[in-house]
Amino acid sequence: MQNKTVLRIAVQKSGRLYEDSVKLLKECGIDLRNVKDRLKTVSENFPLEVFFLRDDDIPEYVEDGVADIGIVGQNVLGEKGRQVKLVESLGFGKCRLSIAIPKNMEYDGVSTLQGKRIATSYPTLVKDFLSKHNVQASIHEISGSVEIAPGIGLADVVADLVSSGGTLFMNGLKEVETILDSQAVLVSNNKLDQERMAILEKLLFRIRSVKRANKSKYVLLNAPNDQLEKIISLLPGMRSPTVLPLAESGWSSVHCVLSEEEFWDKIEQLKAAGAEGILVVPIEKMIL
Ligand code: PRT
Ligand code: ZN
Repeated sequence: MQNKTVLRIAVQKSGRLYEDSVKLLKECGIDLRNVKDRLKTVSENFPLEVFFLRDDDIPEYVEDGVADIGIVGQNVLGEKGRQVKLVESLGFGKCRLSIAIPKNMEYDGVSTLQGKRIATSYPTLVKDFLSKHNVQASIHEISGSVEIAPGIGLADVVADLVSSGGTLFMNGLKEVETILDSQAVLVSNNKLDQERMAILEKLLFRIRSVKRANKSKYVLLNAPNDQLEKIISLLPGMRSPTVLPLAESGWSSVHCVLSEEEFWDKIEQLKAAGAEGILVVPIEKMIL
C-alpha cells in the first residue's frame, strides 16, 4: 500500500503555547482526537501529524527534518539559532524578553549594566544585546525562577520573559530594557519537498483565514435613512457594507465587518451618527 504524505508539525506538549496551538489547528478545521498525554497524533481529516514536544527542542527537530513545521516562541527561536524558516506570526504567546533590576537600583541607560551579574535562561540573546551596546557583564544561566536570583544574591539583575509584569513586581524588580518582543510563530524546515509544501500552503491559507476572522467582528445595525450616507462613510467593508430596507419605512439595516483595533471608536461614532440596535457577532472564518 502506498504511504500517504503527511505534514509533521511539532507543538508544545504542555505549557503556555499548548492550548492556543491546538485551538488554532482545530479552528482550521483539523480534527485532533485524544491529544491529552499523547506523544503524537494523526488527524483524520487533514494530512497532518502532530508531535508534542518541549518547546526548547522544537527548532532543532524542525531544522533536522524530524518535524516539517513547528509552533514556537520567537524567544526560543532566537536563543537556539537554528536554521529554520519563519513562515507566519500567530498572534498568541505574546511576551518580551526584558532586563529588570532591583526597584531601588539607580539606572542610567544600558551602561549601568557594565560589570553586573545577569541571571537569565536566554544567554545567547542577552550576550548579543550586551555586545551590541558594548557592555561587558557576566551572564549566569539558570533554567527557572530567574526572578528570585537578585533576592538570594545569585545575580545583580535579571533578563527574563515578561507579559503582565506581575512576577517582576512581586519580586521587587523593575523593567529597564526590552531585548526582544516575542510571540508564537510557525516555522518550517528549509527543504520541504513539493508535496509537503503543498500541504503547508493549504494549512497557511486556513491559518490566515482564522487569524483574520479572530481580528474582526460582524456588525449589524439599524440606521435612519437620512443618516445612511454618513453612517456608510464611517464603515470599511470587504467591498462595501450591505444595506437592506427595514419593514419600518425610513430605516435600513446595515451589515459590515469591523477590525478589532478600530472597533470601539467606530461603534461610538456610529451611535453618534444615529445608528441603533447594534449587534456584534464573532466571525469564524474570513476568506478573501
Ligand atoms: O516544558 P517546556 O520547556 O515546553 O515549557 P517552558 O516551561 O519552557 O515554557 P512555558 O510553557 O512557560 O512558555 C512557553 C512560551 O510561552 C515561552 O517560550 C514564551 O514564548 C511564551 N510566553 C508568553 C511566556 C510568557 N508569556 C510568560 N509570561 N513564557 C513564560 N512566561 C513566564 C516568565 O518566564 C515569568 O516567569 O511568566 C512569568 C512572567 O509573567 P508575568 O505575567 O508575571 O509578567
Ligand atoms: Zn522550555
